[in-house]
Amino acid sequence: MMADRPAGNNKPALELHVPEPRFRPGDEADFSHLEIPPAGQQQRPDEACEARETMALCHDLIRVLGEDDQAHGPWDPKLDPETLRTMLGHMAQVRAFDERMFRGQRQGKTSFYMKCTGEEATSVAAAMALASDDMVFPSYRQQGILITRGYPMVEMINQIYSNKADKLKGRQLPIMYSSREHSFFSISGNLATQCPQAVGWAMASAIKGDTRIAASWVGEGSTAEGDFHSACTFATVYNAPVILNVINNQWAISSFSGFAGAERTTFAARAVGYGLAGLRVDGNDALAVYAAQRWAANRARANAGPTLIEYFTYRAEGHSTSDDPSAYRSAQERSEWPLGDPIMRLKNHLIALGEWDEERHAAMDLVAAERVKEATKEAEKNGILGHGLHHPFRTMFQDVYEELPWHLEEQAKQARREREIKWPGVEPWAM
Ligand SMILES: Cc1ncc(C[n+]2csc(CCOP(=O)(O)OP(=O)(O)O)c2C)c(N)n1
Repeated sequence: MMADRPAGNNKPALELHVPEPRFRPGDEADFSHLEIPPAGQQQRPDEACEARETMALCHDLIRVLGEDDQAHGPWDPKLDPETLRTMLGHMAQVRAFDERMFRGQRQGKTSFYMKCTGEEATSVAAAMALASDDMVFPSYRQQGILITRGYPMVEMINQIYSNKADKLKGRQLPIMYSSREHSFFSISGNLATQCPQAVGWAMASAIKGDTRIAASWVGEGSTAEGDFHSACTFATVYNAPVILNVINNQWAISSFSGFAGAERTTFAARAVGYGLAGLRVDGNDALAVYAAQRWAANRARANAGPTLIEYFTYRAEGHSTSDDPSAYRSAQERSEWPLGDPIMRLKNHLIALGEWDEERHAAMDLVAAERVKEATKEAEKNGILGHGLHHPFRTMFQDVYEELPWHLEEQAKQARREREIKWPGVEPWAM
């Protein structure tokens, strides 16, 4: 016996729901539908709690900085003013870096750049809550980690220009950095691959009996990839010492977060289904970001389990220099975004504490811009896009095989012959 389909014509035909963003170009943006709880109201469970005890926090929003610019509640990390100023300084440095690199792309010095405007706290404050040698597996919008860890800006720019000093020899897309010395895993353009890699690295760290943990960052759009779900499964099965950060900046290029499932539930809530601890955090509140990352780091270090953290934020600028967001979203979204600007919020907090003022802030911005300018000048000596100062062509055949296979040997020879015909007398560094 099997059930019958309902008879008659008065039953609705099955239909699919196709997500549609609330606002398109020309629309007024109104975010009043978002539930933004007051700062300080969220419980802070013990770091070693059962994963299911975080269920409510997966649907809430952990916030510390209130409308009054003061820190509130049990998640206040109680950082001293010097640390807060350092945090502010790193965020301002990231923004200054982004501004100049964006302009550099428009001036033709590089082919590509990606800003993280409005998301600075999600990398800077998170990186500050980790140990400097905890292994990070970032996406392409976490330049804040490198700035926080003191990676030289001139090296970042050499990579962006793919010039002769680029440590990655022009083999990576601009901004896809890598630094073993800074425990910063090579960025991959293949979205979400960093998630299982972080879990695997964390498992290896535990197998070795080490104390270093791993953390990955992924965009909310990329959580729709299978790799993210494999990472969650492995993390929970082996209780890996890992933090899976999801940056929900509302947009995945021109696809809004609804296409990754945001209309149904939160990204943090994915955690509970897997048996991971989950936290949903105001990503524009640097103190909340720090506190959440610290909670998860302590939990991982104590073998109490992995954590998935959703940072609720907004991608204030285009996806990359190749994108024009005015083609698909309301221009008002940025100014109407209810969680404000992470740099302004931390700045106002420091001012409210009597530990900062407008003059010092303006001076700090000037210094940040000057540092980038100096680093840019230094990097330009090593070449910019199209000026020929790049790694020798022959290096494209190196470092992959211990012994070059015959067909690549032939291609290398052919490339050399063509160069001699096309560019006779070219400097040897370009060979
Ligand atoms: C596996 C894979 N699919 C698609 C792309 C193309 N792509 C690059 S970035 C991007 C959007 C990702 O959005 P999200 O994960 O939300 O991160 P965000 O850019 O917002 O930081 C897409 C679709 C890719 N690089 N890799």
